[in-house]
Amino acid sequence: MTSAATAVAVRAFIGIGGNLGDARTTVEDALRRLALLPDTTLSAQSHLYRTAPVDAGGDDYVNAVAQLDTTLTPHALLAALQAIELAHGRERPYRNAPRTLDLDILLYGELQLADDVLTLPHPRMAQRAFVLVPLSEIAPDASIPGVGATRDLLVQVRDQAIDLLI
Ligand code: A4P
Ligand code: MG
Repeated sequence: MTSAATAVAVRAFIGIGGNLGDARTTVEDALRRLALLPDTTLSAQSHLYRTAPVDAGGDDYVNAVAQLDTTLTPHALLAALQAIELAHGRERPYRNAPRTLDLDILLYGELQLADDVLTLPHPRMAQRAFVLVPLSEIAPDASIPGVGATRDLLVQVRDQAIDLLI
């Protein structure tokens, strides 16, 4: 008798951001597209937040975090996210340039890796209120492998401007 291997879903968190055009509509559309990814369930989504740019110029950002349960590999997930960015006309003229849509894999289970195209956990997430606040909203007990509990990091980013969008 043969048995088909059943892939176990991994819980991943995606940072969503944009500050060009109608960023709120873009982030809402990105959430809809994340829900349609193959082999993936959108299992939670944060509210949307208006945030001041960090290490970047331009207008305020709209940010959110999505929780996915997925059997996509991390690299397949990254490719799928980049396809959604492209569908929103994402261009990359320079690092941290204003962008219609940025989708980053923040966490992929407990995985830690760094190769030419992917670093996990996202290397800058621990310093950013626009990540930690929406992440804590949907996953208050989250922790960043190699760093620690997100709830302990919030105090360090309390000076970064972030407002709930309702
Ligand atoms: N890459 C490596 N690891 C990852 C990962 N975990 N998730 C690679 C996604 N991509 C990852 O990213 C460049 C390359 O990073 C990708 O091709 C992928 O192979 P990018 O999105 O094309 O370029 P970027 O914007 O210059 O980099 P990144 O990492 O998205 O920038 P940051 O550091 O995330 O900063 N302020 C506010 N308020 N809100 C924001 O959303 N975002 C940034 C972007 C700066 N300031 C901000 C916000
Ligand atoms: Mg990115």
